Order: sequence, then C-alpha cells, then structure tokens
Amino acid sequence: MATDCIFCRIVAGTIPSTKVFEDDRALAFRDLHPAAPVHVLVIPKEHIASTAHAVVTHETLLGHLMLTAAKVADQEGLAKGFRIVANTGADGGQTVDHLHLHVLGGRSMTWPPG
Ligand code: IU
Repeated sequence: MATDCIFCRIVAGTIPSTKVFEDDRALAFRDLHPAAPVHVLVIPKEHIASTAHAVVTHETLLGHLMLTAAKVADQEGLAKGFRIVANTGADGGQTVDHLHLHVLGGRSMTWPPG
C-alpha cells in the first residue's frame, strides 16, 4: 500500500467508496464523477502506479482485472456494450497514479475519445 495514494486508501477502507465488486485481488467502485450512466473503476488491491509500471509478474493480475471489468459490465446490465479505458500517464489523461480500468456504459460511446 502507498499511504499517499487515494485508491490505496479506498482499498483500505479509510476513504469510503460505493463498491460494486470485491475479491482478494481487485476492487470495483463507482466513479465519483461519472462520465456515463454506468461508470465503475476496477483497481488492483496491490499498488501499481499505471499500466506503464506493470511488469511480467503482474500478468495474471492484469488478466484478472480485465475479466473483473467484464463481470462488472455484465452485473451492471451492459449487454449492449461498454468501454474499458486505462488512461496512462499525463498525456493519457491519468490523474490518479494507481492503475485503474474505467468501465463505461449505458449510452452509445463515440470515437475517437477527446
Ligand atoms: P483517471 O483515468 O486517472 O483520470 O481517472 C481517475 C478517476 O478517478 C476519475 O474519473 C475520477 O472521477 C475518479 N475518482 C474517484 O472516483 N474518486 C476519487 O476519490 C478520485 C477520483 I481523487
């Protein structure tokens, strides 16, 4: 855990969140500022700063996060489709330095994103 990391604090429960899924390796909670009718963040409980900081020992965990994102989408009723986003680094639009997958759905998405 990184003590100065907001998402680590959410994992620890010292900052509240609206959880939609949790297991031993991952947590999914509703984004505080939703950009779509459904907007959930899927994070590893282990602190990894971004996808650019992931290493080969995280391979199974990264797969688990992707499967968790799909499970959350199913749980949220997004049968018509959804988008999974991993903003990475400053130019990627990442604002919280704890790896996270955005699961967005409930409306038709546009492409390319801004
Ligand atoms: P980004 O990809 O790093 O930009 O996404 C961070 C997201 O975390 C963003 O959508 C915020 O609204 C969201 N968020 C949150 O849900 N709760 C928080 O306490 C903080 C950010 I700080």
